[in-house]
Amino acid sequence: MTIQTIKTAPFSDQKPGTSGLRKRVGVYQQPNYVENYIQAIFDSLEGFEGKTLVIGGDGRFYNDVAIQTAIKIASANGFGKVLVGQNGLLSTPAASHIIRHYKAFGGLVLSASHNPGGPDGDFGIKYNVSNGGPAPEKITDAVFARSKVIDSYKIVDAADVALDRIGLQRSGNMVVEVVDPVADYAALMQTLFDFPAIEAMFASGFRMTFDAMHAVTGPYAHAIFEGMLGAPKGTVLNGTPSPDFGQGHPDPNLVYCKEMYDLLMSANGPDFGAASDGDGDRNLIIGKNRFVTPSDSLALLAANAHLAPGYKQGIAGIARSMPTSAAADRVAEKLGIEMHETPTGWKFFGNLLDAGRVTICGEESAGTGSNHVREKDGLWAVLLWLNILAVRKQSVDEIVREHWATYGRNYYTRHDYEEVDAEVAGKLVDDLRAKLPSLPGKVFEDDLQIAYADDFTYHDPVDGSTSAKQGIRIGFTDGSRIVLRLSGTGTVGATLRLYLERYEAPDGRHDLETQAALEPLIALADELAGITQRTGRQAPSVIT
Ligand code: G16
Repeated sequence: MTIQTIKTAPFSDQKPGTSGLRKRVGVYQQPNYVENYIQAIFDSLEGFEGKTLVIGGDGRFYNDVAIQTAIKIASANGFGKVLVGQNGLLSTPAASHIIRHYKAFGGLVLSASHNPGGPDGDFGIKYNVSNGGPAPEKITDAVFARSKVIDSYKIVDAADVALDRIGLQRSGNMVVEVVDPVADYAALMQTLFDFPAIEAMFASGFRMTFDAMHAVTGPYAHAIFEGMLGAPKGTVLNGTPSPDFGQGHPDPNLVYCKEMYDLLMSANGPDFGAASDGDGDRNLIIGKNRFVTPSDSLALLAANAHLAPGYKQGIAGIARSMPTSAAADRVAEKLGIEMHETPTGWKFFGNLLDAGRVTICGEESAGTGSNHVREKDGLWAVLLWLNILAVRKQSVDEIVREHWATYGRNYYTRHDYEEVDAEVAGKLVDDLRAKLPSLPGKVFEDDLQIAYADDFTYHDPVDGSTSAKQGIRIGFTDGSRIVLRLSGTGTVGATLRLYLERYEAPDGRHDLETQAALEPLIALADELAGITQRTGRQAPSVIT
């Protein structure tokens, strides 16, 4: 075995986004692209000599190639051990758990999450730190700076690791342990939730359908729902991970899970439907005749978490990303606990969770999680819902309605304009930002009066760091909000995200159709930002 130092030239586009570096597979397939990026990550870290690195991915196309490369570069750089999921699989929350459980130095998560896979799809690499969470901006900024000047990388001249063989192997001087991707994670879930109560619910005829979308949660869902909890075989659909996700789009939303939605809205549909994305950190929750928005789901889970054994002492606080609706804020207020508003990106929850300031976090982009790991966790959310249903013995619809009757309803929608010309999108945001100081006090149709208008700046209360330009917020005196920002996870052009929210008090009308309820705000957002006129789009690409 020899350690080789290979000369390379930097790439200019290795800037990590909201969640790691996501690019088209073709970009990643360029010679030295993966090598440069992984070396740039290691060059930005200190003190990992002899320590353990966790590596896992969502099974998408190019995972196998990138994992072998990552192992050889880790070995050449002096890591003592790599823990890798069998066949290269680890869901993002499972990777986070394994980093924490085995006190690893950090981990590489190979995924482009909910983006399509396959040779023409997307690929991604994200570095997570020792608390199990995505690297903070301090590190991702350093990685980008390093990637722009890197001129060599180190790699061992060793054979590939047999990723299908559980147990110990070597890559150069480094030990590689191939581990069961499911076992540790499933054991953690058992400590948090009342498995016997959920099992009894399934035994009494409760019906659920879970769509693993040909992605990483398949093996976890088969083992936990059908294996440990006794749900009938066939409860888990599309449960075998495939490199191109069965040619599908592994994004658990109402567009890509339309069939499940229709089933849940039908007379003979099951009681509960759920899905997770490519790497298993997002969730979709649909009860019989009731879709639960991610923002509502966060509020409901926080309000009911004490019903699960892992949270029976109550929760310390809640955090949500800025564009997520304020439904959870009302729960925090009632519980008398801390509430935090952070920028989009799970990495911003890490400090609050580590400091014990919050227990449950969530985002409008279908992510919820808790302090059990430092990533959002799709199956965790499904299990908490099941635990709540098993204890309350009510339907999802009844639970949601009762929640609104107690806290009021935050009507909420997100409109995405995908693959917009990046320059047009950038100018739209800049022009709107320039207008913000003139907006407060202005009154528009339907008595909509602007209370504040700003570009969100986050001050981390734990480490004092500041993150500016995190999205435009226009708030109204009645609690309504328009939020607009550019996505940090797209790979082609720009994705413009428009988030709209309107509050209806506990005794108000809770049965309106969401888009109709938000129509005045949708029209006003277009008037203020000029979306139709500037992008030429007559309608959003995706409405969630
Ligand atoms: C990632 C981040 C989330 C974020 C989402 C959307 O999720 O982890 O925190 O909310 O992207 O981000 P954006 O609006 O910038 O596209 P995932 O599931 O893709 O890893």
